[in-house]
Amino acid sequence: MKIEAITLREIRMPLVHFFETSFGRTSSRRILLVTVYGDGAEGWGESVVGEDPFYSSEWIEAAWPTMTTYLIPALLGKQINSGRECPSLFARVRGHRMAKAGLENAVWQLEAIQKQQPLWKLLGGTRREIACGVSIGIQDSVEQLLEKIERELAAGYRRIKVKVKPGWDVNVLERIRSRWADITLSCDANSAYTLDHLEHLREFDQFHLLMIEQPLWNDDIYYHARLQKELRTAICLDESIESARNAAFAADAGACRIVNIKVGRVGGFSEALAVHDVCQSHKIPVWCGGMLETGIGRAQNIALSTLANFSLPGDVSASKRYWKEDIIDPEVEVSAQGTIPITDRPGTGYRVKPELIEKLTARKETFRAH
Ligand code: OSB
Ligand code: MG
Repeated sequence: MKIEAITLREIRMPLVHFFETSFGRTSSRRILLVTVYGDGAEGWGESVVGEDPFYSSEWIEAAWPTMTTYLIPALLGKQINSGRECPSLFARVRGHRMAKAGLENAVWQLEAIQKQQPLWKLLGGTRREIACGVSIGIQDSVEQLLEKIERELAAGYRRIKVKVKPGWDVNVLERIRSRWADITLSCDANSAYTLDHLEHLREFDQFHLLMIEQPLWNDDIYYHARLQKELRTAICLDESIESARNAAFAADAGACRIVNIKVGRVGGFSEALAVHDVCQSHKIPVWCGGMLETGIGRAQNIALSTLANFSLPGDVSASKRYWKEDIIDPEVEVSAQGTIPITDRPGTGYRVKPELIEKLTARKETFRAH
């Protein structure tokens, strides 16, 4: 297929509830969407860059010119057969993985639509339903957090993850465990601790958590390996894993027992599949992380989660937890059993809503091949 045109756009969407992590609070999202046109069809992608360079060094104002100056010219007008060809086209640009993923994933979706195949099959998935968990941010009070957990458990979610940071951790986990002794519970620190907190982090062991996600520095593997030797609780790496090579290093070093795969963080589906395979060969289970995506990114996360080694519930949950109205039809819904069924419809199986997207658009640029 020839890549005939590419549209880049920013849409703005308020969250139904703020989301707070150890690095800050988000109330409204600026979302970067990509549309790739070829052979009479279109594929959509979402770059998970944030509003600020806080989760990673990438952010929307850096992604935009990186895409328009380098990545889009590398793709536009090319005759390609698959999203798998994108990484080599983009290889000259260092980093900017979330920007690359927005484009690559749109190409995968385009390919799936053209082949009239479900994206999950194209990716090599096998699961016919995926298990869902929720990630619950830091709240204004522990009571509010407990209320939220109660609501998500009643909705059927199979794993509760709470955000932690110094001052909002052991005290909070204690309250949760005294109310729900047996739920599958994990926590995510987003790099809020250092090895100076070792004795404090040992206290987490008493809560039999499924995992503690990214306790130490965002770019670290070595010290996580030192920490993992000291803790009974499994460490899960998120920020530190940007490639399959990072995953292999982490596995060899014993830096984690679980890996969170975010397709944007690693640069697109091709690398996400490679991370999945590396982890599988090291017997490290993975799960699909989330970045407060709209339905476009969310539907792609669902497709990825059908791969065999995604054996733990992910942070892939219902549209209505984030948005008053999502930009896809149908919206992502989660069953009372905490699962999302996988359809045989082509592409992601969810249709974008072009009129709504147009209404939400704050800026847009289209590039055409000559
Ligand atoms: O660390 O997993 C994270 C959201 C934004 C940035 C980082 C993270 C998160 C989440 C939310 O935990 C997951 C979701 O519900 O999309
Ligand atoms: Mg995380």
